[in-house]
Amino acid sequence: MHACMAPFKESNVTDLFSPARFGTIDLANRIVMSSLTRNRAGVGNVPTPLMTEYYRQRASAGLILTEATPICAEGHGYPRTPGIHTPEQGAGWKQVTDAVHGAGGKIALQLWHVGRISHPDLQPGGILPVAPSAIRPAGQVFTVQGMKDYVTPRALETSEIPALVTSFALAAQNAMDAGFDGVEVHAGNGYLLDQFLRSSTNQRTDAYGGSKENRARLLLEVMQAVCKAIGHDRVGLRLSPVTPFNDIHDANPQDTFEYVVGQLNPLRLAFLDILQGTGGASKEAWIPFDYDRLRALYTGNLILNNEYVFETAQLAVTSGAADAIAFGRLLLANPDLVERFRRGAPLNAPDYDRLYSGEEKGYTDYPVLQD
Ligand code: 8OZ
Repeated sequence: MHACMAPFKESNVTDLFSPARFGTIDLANRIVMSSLTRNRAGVGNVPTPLMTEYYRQRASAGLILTEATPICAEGHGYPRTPGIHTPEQGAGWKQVTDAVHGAGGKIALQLWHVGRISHPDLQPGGILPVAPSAIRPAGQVFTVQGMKDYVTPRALETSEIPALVTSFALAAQNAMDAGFDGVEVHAGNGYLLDQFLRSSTNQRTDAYGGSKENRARLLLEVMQAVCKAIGHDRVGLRLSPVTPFNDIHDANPQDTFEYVVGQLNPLRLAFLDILQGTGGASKEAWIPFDYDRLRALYTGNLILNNEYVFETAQLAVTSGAADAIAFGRLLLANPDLVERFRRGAPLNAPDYDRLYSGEEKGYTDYPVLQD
C-alpha cells in the first residue's frame, strides 16, 4: 500500500485513555479503581444491592479492584467487610459482577487475610487472630463495641500453612464462580502476607521466616496455588514495600521486594499493583525506595498507586514508568472520573467523614457530569 493510503490511526501514543490487555483482562483504559475498604456489607458479610450500585457507577474505569475481601472467617479484622467464603457472599458478589459487566466494565476481587490486624471480637468463636509471630501491633482496632487495643496474635504452626494456602486458592475459585474477571492477592499494608514478608513482623525460625527467601515463601506458595486454581493470566498482586500502615516495616525493603519481583516473573501474572510511598503517613515516616528498579526487573504489567492526579498519572503512563495508574479517593468521589479526565472537568472532593460508614451517603450519591 502507498504510504499516503495507510489507514488512519487515532494515536500511537500509549496514554491513560488507551486500551490495555492484562492477561485475559481487556481494559478500555489505563485508569484503575484502587481497592477501597468501605464497610457497607450486609448481614453475614454479604455484598448488598447498594454495593452493586456503587461498583456499577464506577464501571467506566478500565479495571475495578474491589474492596479487600476476606478469604475465610479468620481473615476478617473490620466490621462489615464482604467475604468470599460463603455461598451467600458469592451470590451477592455475582450481582456486583453482573452489574459492572452490564455497564461495560471489568472487575477483579481483592483477596485478603488480615492476620494480626484483628481482634477476638471479630474472629469466629472469639479466637485469637493468627500471624507469622506472636507480636502485638501497636494501636487500636475498630470493633462493633468501639475501639479496643490490639491483642498478641497466635503464631501459625508450620503444619497450618498448607490449609491457609488452600484457602486462598478456594477463595479465588469462588471469585471466578461469582463472575469476576480475575483476582488481586492483597500482600500489602501490613496484613497477613505482608506480615510474613516484612522483617518486623516475622520472627519465625521455620522455612517461612528469617531470610528473604523464607519470608517470601508463603506469598509465592499462595500465588502459585491461586494461579493453578484459576489461571495465571487472571491473577494480580498488591504490594506496598514501605507503607508503615498497621505497624510494619522491613529492615531492607529494596532487597526484599527486588527478590519477590524476580520470583514473580516466571508466574506471568496479569498484573502487579504497587502502592508507592508511605500511604499518607507523616513525612518522618518516609523511607527511600527505588520503584524504577522494580519496573526494570519486573517483566509484566505494572499498576502504580500513589496519590496520582491526571497530569502525574498521564506522565507515568506515557513515560513508561507504569502500564496503568490506580486511583482511590478520586474514583470514590468521582464515579465518572474517566470522563472528567477527558474533559478536564473539575473533580468532586471525597466526604472523609463517610469513608467507612454512612450507607448511601458519601458512597453512591456523588454527582456525575451533566451533558
Ligand atoms: C483502610 C481501612 C481499612 C482497611 C488496606 C484494606 O489498607 C485496607 C484498609 C484500609 O489495604
